[in-house]
Amino acid sequence: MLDFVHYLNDCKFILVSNREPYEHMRGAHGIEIKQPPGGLVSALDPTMRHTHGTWVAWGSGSADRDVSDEAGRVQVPPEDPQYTIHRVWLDDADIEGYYHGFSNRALWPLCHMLIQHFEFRTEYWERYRAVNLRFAHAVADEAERCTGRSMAWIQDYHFALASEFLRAMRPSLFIHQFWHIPFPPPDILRLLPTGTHESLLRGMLGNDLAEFQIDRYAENFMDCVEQFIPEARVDPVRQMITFRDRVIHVGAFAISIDVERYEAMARMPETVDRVRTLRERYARDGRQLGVCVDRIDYTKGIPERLRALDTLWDESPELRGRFTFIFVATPSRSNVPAYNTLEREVVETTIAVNKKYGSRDWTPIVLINENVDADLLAAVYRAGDLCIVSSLQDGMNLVAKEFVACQVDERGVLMLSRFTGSAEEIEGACLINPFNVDGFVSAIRTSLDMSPDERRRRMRRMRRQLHNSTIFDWLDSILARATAIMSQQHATV
Ligand code: GDG
Repeated sequence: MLDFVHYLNDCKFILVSNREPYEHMRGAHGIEIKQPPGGLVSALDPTMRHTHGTWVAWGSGSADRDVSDEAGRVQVPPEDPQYTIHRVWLDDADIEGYYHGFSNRALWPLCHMLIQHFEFRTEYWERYRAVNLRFAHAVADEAERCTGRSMAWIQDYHFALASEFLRAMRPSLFIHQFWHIPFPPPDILRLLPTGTHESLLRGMLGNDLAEFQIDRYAENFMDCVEQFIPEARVDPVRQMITFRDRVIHVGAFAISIDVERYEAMARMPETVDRVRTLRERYARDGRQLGVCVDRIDYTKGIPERLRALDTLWDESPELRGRFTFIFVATPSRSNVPAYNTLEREVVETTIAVNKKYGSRDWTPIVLINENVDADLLAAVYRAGDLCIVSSLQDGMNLVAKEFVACQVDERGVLMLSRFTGSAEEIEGACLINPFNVDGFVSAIRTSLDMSPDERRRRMRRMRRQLHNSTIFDWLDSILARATAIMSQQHATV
């Protein structure tokens, strides 16, 4: 792993995210600690341990208050305290308005340009503002606690307004923000009520550096600023914006995964056993196994994928019994009605497809409709001859990278929607347009027919590329850029 600590020499590191890295939960045997799965926590937890920084996050665990002090602070990891979590408390109305409301019902669909799901309520917006202000206070409080310099790094679309609030409280604090999802073009952003989209952009201009996954989202952001904030001057070539006598840098930094961790999981003896079992069951005698893993979310193109599979088995009866599909579909955001409807649709369509083409000894789609352990995912990825990622829009998409990392036998084909950030980075995938069902079906056929040599050649290329672009490289490039800007600012003061 790369060493990031040198970037943060004598500088206090304050990380801000909606989810916390450790949740204290009331369990049957007293207080239990839960660490949420996901790339961000596994990459940033070691960094926080080394830098002894502070992680500001929503205190969502049922026993979080019991173990935190009056300011909401607690030391973690519990067995060997190295850094602080500063918990921000949210009540039910905050969670409904800030999180389920403005974040997930307004910004999420808008940024993914799926405007049929866009829902704006004044109450959502007001709660979002109030919670962003509360987070800004928590960060300012942390910056206050140290005498030297501090750097605040804000994660994602839950906090579009926090940087501007924080800038007003601590003008010389270095603030940057990583936006994990797409950033929409002006014609989409302006669907927010007049005044709201301008406030959102001004909020983000509180940063010293605004980070996006790929250049296109960075360009969309600059186009929006150019169009809606007349007093800002945008230099798209140098990726700089001048606003209120400050310079805001803009950049693209593609997020990735802990490649070695996934590869190690794929090579574990238990995984090898699981892969053997899966292939004996589904991929014996030249049969093939397709896989995919998704949170059930309308951005992921799940109905489009099911429609393509239905059409494939309809038009190519010779593939019935010869091609099986394992679909890990993890329930998510069940408080938002659109997600419940989608989950029902996924289950019902799968049952219908299985009834239409299945037989006594063959089930076309094996649906795993629950959260599964990461090591089972690694086995599914390694066992696959084909992985389909069919997002309608996706900031990056880590499933594609996890599949490549776990393909240690280099037998699988990655079919990747060209509307993912990953598609602009990964070379060697078979690109698809999920809206074009005939093109999609024919791409599945081409992938199934691809020779072992061609598969190996493509997979090897993708694996080489992935090894040079891990989550640690992502972190390294962001911190290098942020600290370079920080020193430039000091030199010009
Ligand atoms: C956002 C952006 C961007 C899924 N089911 C299970 C499970 N997962 C894990 C996968 C993968 C992660 O969830 C999903 O990551 P994605 O990148 O595909 O998508 P989002 O959740 O929408 O993430 C996205 C990302 O942020 C990072 O910036 O790439 O564009 O939308 O890691 O493996 N993990 C386990 N069990 C499951 O059942 N353990």
